[in-house]
Amino acid sequence: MTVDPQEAYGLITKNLQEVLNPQIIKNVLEVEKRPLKLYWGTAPTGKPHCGYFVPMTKLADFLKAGCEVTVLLADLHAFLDNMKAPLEVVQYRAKYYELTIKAILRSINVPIEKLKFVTGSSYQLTSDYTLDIFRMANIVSQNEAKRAGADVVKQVANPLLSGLIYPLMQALDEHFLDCDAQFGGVDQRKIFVLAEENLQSLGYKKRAHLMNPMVPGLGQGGKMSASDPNSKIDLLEEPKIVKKKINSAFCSPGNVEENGLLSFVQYVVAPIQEIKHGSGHFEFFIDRPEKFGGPITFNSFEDLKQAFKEEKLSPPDLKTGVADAINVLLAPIREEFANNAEYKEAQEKGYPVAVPEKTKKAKKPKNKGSRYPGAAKQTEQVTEQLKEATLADEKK
Ligand code: STL
Repeated sequence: MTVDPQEAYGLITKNLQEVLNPQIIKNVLEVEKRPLKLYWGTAPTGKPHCGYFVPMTKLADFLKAGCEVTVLLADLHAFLDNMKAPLEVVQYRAKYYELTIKAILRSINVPIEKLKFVTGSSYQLTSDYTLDIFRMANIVSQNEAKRAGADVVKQVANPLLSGLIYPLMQALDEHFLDCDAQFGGVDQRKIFVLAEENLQSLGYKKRAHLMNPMVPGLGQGGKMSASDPNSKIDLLEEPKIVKKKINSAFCSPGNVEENGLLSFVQYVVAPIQEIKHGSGHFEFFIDRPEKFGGPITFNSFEDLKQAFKEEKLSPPDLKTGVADAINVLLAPIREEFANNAEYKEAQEKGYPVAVPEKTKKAKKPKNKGSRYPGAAKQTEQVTEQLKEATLADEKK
């Protein structure tokens, strides 16, 4: 290994919120003197959005530190989490995620030859793995499994059994992927603890856990929500839509606390510049109109934040800078998609566009009056539009 252990440890843990069992990592680097083996898992559910840049900057750090990094495309987890990905499409989504992750890393100049991709179903359907799920089911209580998944598995009114199996499998993945450490967002913490508490009872070793902070989205309260399309930006979003979404982001003058735009600069733009241009490099250009002071470049995130706090920089100008920065980041990904037939096929088959049920214009129903059989039932079924048409007819 070319990177010295202290430097490697520094890179591996840079910008993290929390590390569980750091001594496991230090022992590998300093005593065993070999590359750290770690994995990051992602479940191929909806399309990956701009938030994906955040774990990618950490994968870059791990690779730079000489680690052996595996990306787990957890296809069966995507299925087990309330069928967010149906089995028929999940393999295409896994491909879509793989190609997206590779495109992001390439776009920020990260060498990916050493990065390994593994699909969950390639080993999770073996008899060894199945038997281990059963062994684990005999040592973990229903309550523990339920609590472990609380921040990760979608919470619904009538929870399915799959939500209890999900955390057990994630713990077992650490053994089957033969890693020293697992990396994830701090939302994975309870599952990480479940793994630490139980793997040894199965005769497997305890792993270290590395956790990224959760990065706020663009909505008010910093939430990225599936139901609010403006709170998330797709990695293949058109530049105009990026502008539109950024313009609708919550951003109040002088408020640097609840500000998804500043968070994006801090957690995405700044680390990517360090990857591309070396540590300490920060350059954030805003094409500000002349009447508001003209174009301006900030050379540290703190300066940018301070200017916004003192209201020397207005929300519309910050939005211009962030939208332009996002478009610079997305351009190479969009280009890769446009030039890669496999990528396009993965999108078409992984995310088939639902054919709208009613493509025809709503037909006015014949006015049969309200005394024929089935009249009441039909009234329940018709759309608002049809109801209005019927009412209009009746008034005639
Ligand atoms: C998501 C979103 C996300 C992370 C994950 C899932 C993680 C899934 C996973 C599954 C199995 C593992 C490890 C991680 O072994 O940000 O929907």
